[in-house]
Amino acid sequence: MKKVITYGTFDLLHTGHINILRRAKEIGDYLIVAISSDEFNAIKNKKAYYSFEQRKAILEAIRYVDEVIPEHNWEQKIVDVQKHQIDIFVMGDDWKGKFDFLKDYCEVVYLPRTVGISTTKIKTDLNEVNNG
Ligand code: C2G
Repeated sequence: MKKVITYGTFDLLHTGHINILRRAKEIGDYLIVAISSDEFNAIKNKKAYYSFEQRKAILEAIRYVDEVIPEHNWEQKIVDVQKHQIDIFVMGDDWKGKFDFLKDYCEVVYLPRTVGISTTKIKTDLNEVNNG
């Protein structure tokens, strides 16, 4: 069984998230998603609309996702790859090169981001709609 892992906040779920989850699952048999905790989001200077528990419940409902674990810090990836016996690490290519150190432990794949959608764009567009 080929195991895949990917990491992210996955707030205000959108087709960009779904596209990467679908493609990540397609290159393996089992997909683990490590979702950033609320505390780690603060470290990433991100304020998610949905709490970790809400984002976890949403991700667990997606057909491509087999397991959701928490992401608490930048340093846990090597341990996660070893502990979960991961074969492939996947991230969007906005992160290209940033996690190449994992090549010592598993395959590293950066997939093209979905153009034109992001959680930030959703928030901006909604603000414009509501505030005119
Ligand atoms: N993504 C994408 N296309 C978009 C938006 C996001 O492919 N239009 C991908 C990102 O490249 C990432 C994943 O969806 O691989 C999750 O994106 P975010 O929730 O924004 O995660 P991020 O803040 O990049 O956190 O340790 C890694 C970090 O936790 C990544």
